[in-house]
Amino acid sequence: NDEGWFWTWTCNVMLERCERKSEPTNSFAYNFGKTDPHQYNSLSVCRLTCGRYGALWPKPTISTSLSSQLVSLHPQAIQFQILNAADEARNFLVKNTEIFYKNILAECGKNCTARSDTQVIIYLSVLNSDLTLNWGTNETYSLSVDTKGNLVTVQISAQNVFGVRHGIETLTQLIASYPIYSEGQQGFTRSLVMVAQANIQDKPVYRHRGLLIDTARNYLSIPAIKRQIDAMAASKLNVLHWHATDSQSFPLESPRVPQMSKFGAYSSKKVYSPTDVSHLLKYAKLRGVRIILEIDAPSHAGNGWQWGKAAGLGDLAVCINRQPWRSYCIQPPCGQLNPVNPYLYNVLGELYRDFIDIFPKGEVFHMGGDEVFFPCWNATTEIIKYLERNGRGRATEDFLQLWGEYQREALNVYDTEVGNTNTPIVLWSSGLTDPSVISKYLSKHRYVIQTWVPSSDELPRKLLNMGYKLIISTKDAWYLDHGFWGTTSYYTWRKAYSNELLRHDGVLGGEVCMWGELVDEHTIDNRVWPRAAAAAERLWSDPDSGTASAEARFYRHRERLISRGVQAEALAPRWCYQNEG
Ligand code: CP6
Repeated sequence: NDEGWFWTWTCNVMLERCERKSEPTNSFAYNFGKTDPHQYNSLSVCRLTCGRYGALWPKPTISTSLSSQLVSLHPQAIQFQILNAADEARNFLVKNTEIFYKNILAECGKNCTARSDTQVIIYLSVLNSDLTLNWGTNETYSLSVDTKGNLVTVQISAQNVFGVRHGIETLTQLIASYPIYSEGQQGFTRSLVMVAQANIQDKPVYRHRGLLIDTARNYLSIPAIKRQIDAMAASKLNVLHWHATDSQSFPLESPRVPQMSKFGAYSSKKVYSPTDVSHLLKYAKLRGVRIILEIDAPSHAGNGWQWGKAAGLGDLAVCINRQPWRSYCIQPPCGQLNPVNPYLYNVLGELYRDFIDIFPKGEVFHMGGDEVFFPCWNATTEIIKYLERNGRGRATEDFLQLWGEYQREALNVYDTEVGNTNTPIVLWSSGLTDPSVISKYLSKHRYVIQTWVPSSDELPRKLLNMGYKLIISTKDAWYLDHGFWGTTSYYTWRKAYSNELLRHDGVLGGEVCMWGELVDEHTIDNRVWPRAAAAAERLWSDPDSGTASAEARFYRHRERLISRGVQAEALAPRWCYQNEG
């Protein structure tokens, strides 16, 4: 039983697979430099060919065969040949070959003394040059490595560049570095080896494999966001859900409504300009990651919206900073959009327009919709008067109706700006998505529901039966802001890994959520990683087996993230990792 320990780490690799060395520290590496690379495999944490899936994370789904033979490698003896790709697709692949070199050099480390006995040719081929990344993108790829004498031939082929990108990532994971000790000044250096024979066919089980980041509770710098994207690419996650705004701050610079970030950003520097956003979109796409933007509404909205009053538009949002906050919202500072102010919808339209200008045509938009707190609206004179004027009451159904009307109007404005009515909209599960309410206000053809109920809850099943499509963010396994260590409730990588989603066509996939109240750019890496990668294997491979058989590969993946500059947290005492000094 994986969870049987009080400790959140167990050294399965150590206890079940490996013999603890009996020589003094360093002697292993010292000996290794003089002997055959094979010896290295069985001793260290799944550096390359430890077990059926080698060092691959997530594990391939269709077929995997790896030899235990290795060949030594020098980055300068690797050559890429790109077949069939038209201009833009070719450019995409060229840039990915650069990322490949960067990653293997990082893996080799500072004192890289890679030797080359071999010439490596890597053929990349795509069937079409389409660069659309969405729920319909075919991410299947195949990869083969064949070594004959001094020539290594690698073939990566896929429907499109995103499949090939996955294949290149997998190839990177067939390469590892190892320490070499030489007498004299240099001491330890490292070199590279690659699996000599491989055949892999692979495709994801779920098409939506996401990570939520929250830039409203705490601002995240562009480099910090890019590091999350790098780690996602390493783990084959493909959606960055950008929870950009909340009641605490509004850091998005809107060209049409510049007041939003003027009033709502933490400072004039802690903003994302349209150029920043475009840059991130491009950076992510090149790594197979799409960005879905969320502007949370009508709740979780406050700072930024105050400008309306001074501008003569009345209250665009109500209850901002209102005390005692517990009476008006879930979390301070309060704030909820004012659905009875007609100007609100003009402003939303302008914000949506800005979104449409920057994001790819047809991209999914996330309208939030979580945790609307009726006591706020019910304590707002303007809203009470509106309800009275229209002969309506102030019961729960009345406020649900008001919320439903808000959502209908917001969608209407959105569709007017886009010019069509078929881009998917995502909403959080909420009172409005309750099975007894949802069909009144939200069409199953239009809305995808992101559920965040615990795994025991029946809601996902019920919504699926009603025909809704879902993204699943199981609160008791995939909320990364929750505790990671302890005796009663611990959100370990094992828990994230074991979170099975419902197998149903309507489940597009899932997301792990890094709510930002207690992280910022300085600490986000280790709160997210490598736990998000555990979820990534659940989403890509949906394994039948538990964490015990994944552990060695997972430790290795954590080391991989570290080598790429992601400050992933430690998974166990170093004792469990064996000989990697
Ligand atoms: N912020 C927003 C949050 C949460 C949600 N929305 C949240 C709620 C409960 C828990 C953790 C996070 N911080 N905007 C809910 C989707 Cl336990």
